[in-house]
Amino acid sequence: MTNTAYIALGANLGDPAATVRAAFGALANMTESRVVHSSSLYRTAPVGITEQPEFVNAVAQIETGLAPEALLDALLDIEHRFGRVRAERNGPRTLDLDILLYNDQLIDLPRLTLPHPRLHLRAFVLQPLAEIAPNLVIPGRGSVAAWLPAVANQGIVRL
Ligand code: PH2
Ligand code: MG
Ligand code: MG
Repeated sequence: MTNTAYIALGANLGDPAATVRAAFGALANMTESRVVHSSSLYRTAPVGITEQPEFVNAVAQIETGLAPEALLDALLDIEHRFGRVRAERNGPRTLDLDILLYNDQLIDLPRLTLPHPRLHLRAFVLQPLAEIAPNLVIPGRGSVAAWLPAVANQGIVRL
């Protein structure tokens, strides 16, 4: 379990807060993995398609023996178990689990780009990330803390 990864959790259908809390447990139960830090939950205004319910977002730091694509598969399996149905891109979802960072690896595969290409533009990721890893550096982009002021206008409330 020597790899450190950061996972973004998001939900805006059903009972999003309960789903995100339960999803932390599902992350902890993944094979060869444990949750090291979990952020608070945040209520956040939808980014992109704004005509959809507010989200609950959070971030987890995990340690894992899973390689990046195996981790992605494990996350998709959890999403599926929580009732995720793939409909409109960026539309409402019961649970979204995105890999933000995997060690300091740069990955560019059809199904996985790391660091997550939009993580530094989204308060719903940066704020919970700053809570659990204030000194974290996004490879190629600089520190999480340095990006925070740029997203200060995005609606986000700690629950
Ligand atoms: N996820 C998206 C698109 N927009 N907005 C918020 N507030 N939270 C999300 O998790 C989110 C979003 C696509 O994954
Ligand atoms: Mg997402
Ligand atoms: Mg996703």
